Amino acid sequence: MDQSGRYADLSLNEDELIANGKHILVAYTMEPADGHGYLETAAHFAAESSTGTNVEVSTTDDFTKGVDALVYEIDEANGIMKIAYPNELFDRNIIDGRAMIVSFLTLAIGNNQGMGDVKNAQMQDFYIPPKMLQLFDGPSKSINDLWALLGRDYNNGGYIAGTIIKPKLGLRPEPFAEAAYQFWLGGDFIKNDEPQGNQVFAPLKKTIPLVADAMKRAQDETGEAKIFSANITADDHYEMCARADFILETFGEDAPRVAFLVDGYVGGPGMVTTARRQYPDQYLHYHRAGHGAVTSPSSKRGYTAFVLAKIARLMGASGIHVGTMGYGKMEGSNDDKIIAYMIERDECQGPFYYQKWHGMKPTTPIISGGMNALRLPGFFENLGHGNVINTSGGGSYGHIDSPAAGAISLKQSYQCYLEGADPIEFAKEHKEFARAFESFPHDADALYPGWREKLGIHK
Ligand code: CAP
Ligand code: MG
Repeated sequence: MDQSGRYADLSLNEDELIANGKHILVAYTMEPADGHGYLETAAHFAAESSTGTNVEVSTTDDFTKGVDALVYEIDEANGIMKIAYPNELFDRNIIDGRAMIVSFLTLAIGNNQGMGDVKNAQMQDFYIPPKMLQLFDGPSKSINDLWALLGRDYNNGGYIAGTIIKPKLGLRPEPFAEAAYQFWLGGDFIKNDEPQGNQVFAPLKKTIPLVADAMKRAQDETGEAKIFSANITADDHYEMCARADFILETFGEDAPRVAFLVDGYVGGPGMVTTARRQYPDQYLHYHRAGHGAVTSPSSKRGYTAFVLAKIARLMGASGIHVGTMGYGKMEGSNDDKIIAYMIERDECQGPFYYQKWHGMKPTTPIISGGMNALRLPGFFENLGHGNVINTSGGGSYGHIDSPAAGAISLKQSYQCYLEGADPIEFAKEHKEFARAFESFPHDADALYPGWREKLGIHK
């Protein structure tokens, strides 16, 4: 049934829709299934994503039609459709009247992902009008708060050198805490790896006290503040809170320097919001493990990593992993820097929409995945700054001298970037950075050909 007569209005003007502020606008790539027309399929997509189904129903009245989602633009040649969703469609909390991401997802990227007449559709961008923006929590803490905790300038504290406790799993409490201590002797920030929690060989209630002690000893030894991003991911709300409460109580006076890590993609908006609302004083670290199932460039469904990052800022993530923009081990390209710009700035042009955040706190780009001191200078050049959290697991624990040397090499890579120095020349004056070349020779060969001769290092 062709529903374009009701669910499409190509006379609508996007600038006017934005000026009126009464709609969330969404841009999708979409391919109809064979035998289905483009506008017809887009209209059915809009129907199923708002007030309709695949047939007319007798219970529809004029009010219903007034909140129809409407296809307002199609570019069939490039497989693009844009849909305007009236603000009224989106569910509001009964406890405080605020909006919720789960409602945005269940409408804008819900049943429409499995319809027989849609071969595939993927959300590429969305625009949130001010009236709706105000209804999302947004971050309670930002990188500025971490800079302050680290004793740096609140507005310009620079690069945060971090790691992930590696191996990903398999360390018992004592070696786990020792790994943390060794990194903290040189670095700023440690996170649990995304699956680390309360494994039977590393009970959280045994591991966390040892990590808290390691933080204290490293702070005493270095005279520097340290941060731990503790994983509180769990299916059950009360389990999450039990973990969070135990961690804060155990860290005691150091609790302000505990961030909470949530595996936000697999856990979903409910879990992220539990952490955001129950623990607003902690930096909320959104790990996106699993996102590649829908955001991979090879995917034509779901939504992009750019969309995920915008959603995470609305939910209140203080920081989210944004990939390594072609410099690390995960999928990505230099152009992914737009993801960082969209979540760290107060306004930014996305792939389809210019989004103003109207003062919503920024979400920190977190850079992780195969990174090390050799790969970072190019990364900083591409991004244009280093005001990020970088977590280099292999890049720290794979440094041939020590995890602390790995951490120092990361900080030195930032210094090399800030000075605009040639990394080879810089290495001649900075031992830990130089030893990163010998630690990661394959990267060194690829990034800095002839490095051995230039640094006087023989196999
Ligand atoms: C990186 C990492 C991160 C992924 C996440 C890992 O470890 O801890 O979880 O990078 O990817 O488990 O692989 P390494 P993204 O530093 O040792 O590579 O940040 O793209 O979501
Ligand atoms: Mg990990």
